[in-house]
This record gives sequence, structure tokens and C-alpha cells, in this order.
Amino acid sequence: MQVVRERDALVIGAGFSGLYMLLCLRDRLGLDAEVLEMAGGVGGTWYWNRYPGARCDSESYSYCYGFSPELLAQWEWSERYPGQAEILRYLDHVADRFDLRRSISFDTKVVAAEYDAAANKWLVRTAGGDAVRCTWLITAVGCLSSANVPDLPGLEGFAGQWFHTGLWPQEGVDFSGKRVGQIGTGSTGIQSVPVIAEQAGHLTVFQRTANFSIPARNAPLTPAFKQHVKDHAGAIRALMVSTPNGHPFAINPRRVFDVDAAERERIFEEGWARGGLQFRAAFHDLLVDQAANDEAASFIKRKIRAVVADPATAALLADIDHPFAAKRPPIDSDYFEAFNRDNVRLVDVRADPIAAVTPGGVRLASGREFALDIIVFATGFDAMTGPLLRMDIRGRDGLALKDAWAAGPETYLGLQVAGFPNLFTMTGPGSPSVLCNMPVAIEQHAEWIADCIAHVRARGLRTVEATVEAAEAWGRQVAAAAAATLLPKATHSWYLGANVPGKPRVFMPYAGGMARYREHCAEVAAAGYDGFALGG
Ligand code: N01
Repeated sequence: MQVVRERDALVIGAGFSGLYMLLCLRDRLGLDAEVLEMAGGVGGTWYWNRYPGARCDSESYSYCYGFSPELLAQWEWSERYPGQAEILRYLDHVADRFDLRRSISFDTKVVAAEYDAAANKWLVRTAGGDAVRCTWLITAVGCLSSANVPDLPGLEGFAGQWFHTGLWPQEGVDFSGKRVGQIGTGSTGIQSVPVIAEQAGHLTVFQRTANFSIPARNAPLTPAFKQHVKDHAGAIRALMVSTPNGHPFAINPRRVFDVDAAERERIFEEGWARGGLQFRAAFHDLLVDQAANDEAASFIKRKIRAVVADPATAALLADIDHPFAAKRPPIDSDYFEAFNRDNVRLVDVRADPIAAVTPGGVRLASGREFALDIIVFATGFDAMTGPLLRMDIRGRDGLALKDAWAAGPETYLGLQVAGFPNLFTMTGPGSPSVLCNMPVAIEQHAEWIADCIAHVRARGLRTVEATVEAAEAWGRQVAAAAAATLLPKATHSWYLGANVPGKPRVFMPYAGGMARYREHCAEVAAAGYDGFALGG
């Protein structure tokens, strides 16, 4: 192994987080910083997830960086929710505008990183066999970037084509006239079904868990709305940083049972008409009070039954076993409507699980077979910990991250792991990340990390490392924040790691809200980085 270069700082990943982290380190702190990115371009999630219908569920004008007023003023989104191609164009634009590309090594996959205590350096190894040394190592690998393909017997012998939505071919997939089977009905599957249904000869949707979904009500943004966003940019950003989820709309302060049944229905209808995640903001107790949540759930189930013509299909789609929004609530464009098409059928694989992939399609446990030309795995990700653990990261005394996290991830603020000095994990487990509009969470992390590094350097120190006590205490706070909500009641959700066989069941994101988390991080910094050991 050859050490090819030395850097002050290395960032792994060139998505939303890596790009801004690079800008903070290189242009604000003046460090010699480099990003290592396994893809051939910037974009992270939006580079890989090119599946039909891929679109963000945050409102476009809030799904962007806020650090540059000029960038905010100049970039114009075309639709209420940005599609994958438009987000990728935006990130390409950011990379060019801030001259970031010259500090990014593309097609460079990091496979390992080891801390050398004597030199106080991280040695980062790439799949190409190179090694780069750095003082500061920041992972910006995303929370949903490690594809989860179920281990189905026979897949390797499938005569047709198969794809995971998170590793979609750049050239696209031609579904015309094809018999397609899609496994998975999470946010991704719910987006892809209507689009694939329009293109394919026939689509079979294999549903293991029925899911809530709210109509997105996507539409082009009007010139008047675009102007409104520009004129009120400051107020919009202020609102976004004050809300628990970082979105640009407030949550109704009323509780579900503060109003009578007729008023409740009116408010739910209003939220339904506004669409998207704004429905969840209809009342403020939907995620903490089961009875309140039941009201929202029953409203949505009535809507599903009203849309889907075939009663048996409608019953299966509305047979939802978890509280509304306890799993990430998908938003859709004509998902339930797609089941009224002649070329779409729904198959219940909870009652009759998929037993195997055969050369010609899929076989269920009952022996029922489905002839397929293409299988689409919309089966999600090994979330949050997966992208970190697929690299061999070793801290002090060779401690492997996978061993440190054998019982589940433990971090301090989702930013650092005890025993791994100078390693920062952007939007890591234990931070709000996936429960927040991601760019808001990302910007806070990048700025906090840059400030922390600047603080250490300004004092002539060389290391910062979360203490064991602080990490344990934070772990208790993360667990308590989740327990105060209905989120853990979705016992099969990826928030809990339950979608990956053998993964420890730990509620991973911090559910106490982005605004509270931001305040807490600021207090920690103001107290001289309380809970972190700063070393010489
Ligand atoms: O993944 P998921 P996703 N047999 O894990 C099923 C973000 N996102 O890619 O629930 C049969 O949610 C699984 O069934 P079950 C967003 O944060 C955002 O859809 O485990 N089925 C489930 O139905 C989201 O939450 C956007 O029983 C199997 C599905 O596959 C996250 O990404 C868009 C199976 C996986 O759902 C992940 O969403 C898209 C098996 N063996 C994604 N294995 C927007 O911004 C798994 N499943 C709009």
C-alpha cells in the first residue's frame, strides 16, 4: 500500500453533505481538504436513485442550501417537489459555482480507515489500493446509501433483468411491453409504481406491509410563487430552523381532540388538499398520542377505500399495521389510483411470502408463480449505520467500528464515536438527520464540525474525541426522545434497523426535533465542547 498524499482533512462522499463540508473546510477554514467519492459525479443519493418517479418529498424551495443568499436568490426550482434530475442539476451547479470539483476525487471508493495514534493521523484506503493520510476525517456518506437487496434463493439464476432502485442504471430501464414485478411499498415503491405502470405491459406489486401515503399535489411553481419565495427568503429560512422537522411550514398547535369531529374532519381535509408532509402538520399531537393518530389513520384509510375501485385490493392497501407517520410517511402522485389500471395487480406477500426467484419469475410459499421479465427491488437500505459499517473503520487500539456498534450505534450527538478521535459522522445515527428536511440537518452539522475543528486548532490542540460518558448519556437521550413518540411502534421500520436481518434493533435517529437539537449542539460548543476531550 502506497501513501499517495497527505491532507489536513478528508471528506468521504460528495452529496449534499460532502459538498458543503468541503466548502466549509477548504474555503472558510483554509484547510487542505479533499473529498473522496465513489461515484463518477457529485449528488450522492441523487446520483444513484434514478428510478422512475424519483422525487424529493420536501418542498423544492426548502430542499436546498441556505448558506448563500446569492445562490438562494438565483436558483429557481420548477416544481413544488424537485425530481431527481433537477436536484442533480442543482448539486452540479453548486459544485461548479463554488469551484468544488477540483478538490474531489471521483471513482474513488473508500474501503477502510485506520487511526494511527502515534502520528494522530487517519490512514484512509481506497478500493484502488491507494492510501491518503489526514488529520480530520469526516464521513458524508448519507443515511440511505447502502442498498438492501433481500437474500432470495434463486436470484442469481433469474433469466430476466433485476434492479435495486437505489442503484439504478444511468441509461434507464425500458419497461415497454414487459412483465414487471416490484417488491416493496415504501416511499420509493410508492413513487415508482404509477410511473412503471404507465410504461410496462403489466406490473405486479408485491406488498408485505401496507403503507399510508398522502397525495403530493405536485405541480409546476407559478412565477408569483417563485417571486414570493425570493421576497421572503429570510423569513422562510427562519421558519425552517424553528420547526422540529426543518420544513417551511408550521405545525398546527392544536391537538386532535381540542376540536369536535366536524372541525377535525375539516382540518384533515384541508391538510389532504394541501398535500405532502403538510398533512402531518394538521395537528401537533399526531405522533405522540395513539388516539389522535388513530383519527388521522382512519381518515387516510377511508381515502384509500374511496380511490381504489376493487374492494379486495382496497382492503389490502388499507390494512395498515402501524401508526400514521411512525414509518417515514410516503407522499405520492397517483399511487392508489394506479391499482385501478387493468395492467396492475397487488399481491399480498405477508400472507404468502416470496419463497424464491425462479428463472422465469417469482414463486411464493404457497407455490403460486408469477412470470416476470423484470424485477424491481424497492426494498430500501441498510440505513444510517450501513454506509459507515461497510467501510472497515478502526479507531484507537484498532477498535473496529463494527465491534464498537455490535449492540447498535452509540454516538455523541450523532457527530462522533468514543474511541475514534477526529472522526466526524455527518448526519450519523443519534442525530435528527432522516427525521428532518435533510439539507437543514446537513448545514447545521457541517458548520458545527467546521467550528469545532477551528476551535481545536485555534488553541494549538490536535484532537477532539467524544467521551464514553457523554456518548452513553446521549444514547439515553436518543432512546428517551424516541420513546416519547409513537415512532418505535412501527416495529418493522428501518428507523429501528428492523428491515435488515440480524441488525440490532435500536431506534437510530434523534427524535427530539431539529430545533432542540441545534440548541443543544450550540450549548455544547459554548461550554467549550462539553462531552468532548480536546487533546494536545
Ligand atoms: O425503503 P423502505 P424505501 N419481501 O425500507 C419491502 C427515503 N426516501 O427505499 O415494510 C417483501 O421504506 C418493505 O416491506 P416491510 C425515505 O426516508 C425518500 O421505500 O419491511 N418486501 C417495504 O415495503 C424512505 O423512508 C423519498 O414489510 C420486502 C419496502 O420493501 C427511505 O428513503 C423517496 C422485502 C422497503 O421500504 C427508504 O425508502 C424514496 C422482502 N424480502 C425514499 N424486503 C422522498 O423524498 C423489503 N421489503 C420522496
